[in-house]
Amino acid sequence: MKKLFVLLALVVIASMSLSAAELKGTIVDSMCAAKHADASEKSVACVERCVKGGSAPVLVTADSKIIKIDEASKEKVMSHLGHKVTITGTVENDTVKIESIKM
Ligand SMILES: [Cu+2]
Repeated sequence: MKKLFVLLALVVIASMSLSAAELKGTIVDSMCAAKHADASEKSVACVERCVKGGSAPVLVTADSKIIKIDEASKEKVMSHLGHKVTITGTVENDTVKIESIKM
């Protein structure tokens, strides 16, 4: 039983470690999230409205994972609200620190 806990702890630590990554997905707001993954005109308008209303911008990946945007990187996604993007950056836990973002 004890061995199992040690193993689980190691897995958790490994999954939390830093990794540079390329992420493909759509910038959406944390409230509507995957609802806007289609990047349609209506979605873009809603994401912009929701983010202005105080909802945090997040990335929803192709496999529907929600990745949060690092506080210091938020400005970089502001011109891409509702857009499909490719982000290069470092992912820690479920938050990405953006190095570059392109459509
Ligand atoms: Cu919305």
